[in-house]
Formats: sequence, C-alpha cells, structure tokens
Amino acid sequence: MLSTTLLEKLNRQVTLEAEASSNYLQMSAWLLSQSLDNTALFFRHHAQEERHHMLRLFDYINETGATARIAAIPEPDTEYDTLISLMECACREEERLTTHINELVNAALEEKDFSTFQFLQWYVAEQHEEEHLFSSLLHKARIINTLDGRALFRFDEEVRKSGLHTPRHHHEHEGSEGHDPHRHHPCHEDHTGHHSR
Ligand code: OFO
Repeated sequence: MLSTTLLEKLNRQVTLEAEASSNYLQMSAWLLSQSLDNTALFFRHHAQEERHHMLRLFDYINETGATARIAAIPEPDTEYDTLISLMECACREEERLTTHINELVNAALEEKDFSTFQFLQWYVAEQHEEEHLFSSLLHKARIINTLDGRALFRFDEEVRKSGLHTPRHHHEHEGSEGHDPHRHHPCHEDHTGHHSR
C-alpha cells in the first residue's frame, strides 16, 4: 500500500510525464513549420514515449489499490527562436524529469517501500538514456551551427561511408565467414534432396 506522500509524488510524476508528452508534441509542430520533418517526427515519437511513461506510472498506482490522478498541465510553448533553443528546452525538460524521479526514488527508499523503489528503477535507467540522447542531439545541433562544425561533420560522415567506424575484427569475422568454402556453396548442395556423406 502506498503512503499518502508517495501517492502524491507518484501522481505528480504522472502529470509531469503528461506535460513532457504535450511539450514534445507541440515542439514537433514548430519543427514541422521549419520544414525539419525528421526532427519533428523524432519529437512526435518521443511524445508517445512520454505518454507511455505516464501510463506505466498510472497503472502501477492503480495496481496498488490507490487511485491515479492526472492534474492540469500548463499550456506548452509554441514559439522557439532557433532549433538550438528548442533543443535546450528539451534538455531542461529531461533534467527536470530526472530530478523528480530521483526525489521519488529517495522517498521510496526512506519509507522502505521496496516495491515502489524497484518499480522506479526502470525510470532511473530510462532517464540516463534520455538525458544522453537529448544532450548529444543538442551537442550535434551546436556543432552543425558553425562553419567549422559543418566541416567536421562532413569528415565524420566520410568515416561512416568508408566503413572505418566498424571495428576491424568485425570485418575480419564477417570476411572469414564469407570465404568459408564449405559454407552455403552451391557445389556442396545435394539437389536430390539427400545429404551427401
Ligand atoms: Fe523523457 O522521460 Fe519520461 O520519465
């Protein structure tokens, strides 16, 4: 059974995830208006992910016998000066979610509510991934925003095209498989349907 404090904090997290979902969906509209269709799609998908985060919490609360509640969420911003300012907002959003998840984890631990503590571990791992994802996108956007940065990106793209970004042993491994004379060679196939001995 959830304590009143934990229930309140979990419900607050439900609302925060709903808010993040609505913010990202709104960001996708601004991105579309700038013809950044792929980034818009990324944010649209991410809005769905936040909704999924919200529903996981929602279900968990109800499963404990308490009642999940979604509070009112603020209207999302509709205007951004640049792609970078939008990405900065998204990073702040993720940092905010992480802060609240950490608070929740701490509260669950203090109350010795190990079931909730365990449930929240998924969010801890998720936030680690998402902060990394958003901050690396912001970093890339900042690099591309400069002339030197664009040149560096072109170089990086050349490395990708040349295949040098995959480990050498991977090629060797693939190569040795590809050149195995006894593997999938048409001459070794028995067309009568019988295996040769
Ligand atoms: Fe993007 O994160 Fe939810 O929790």
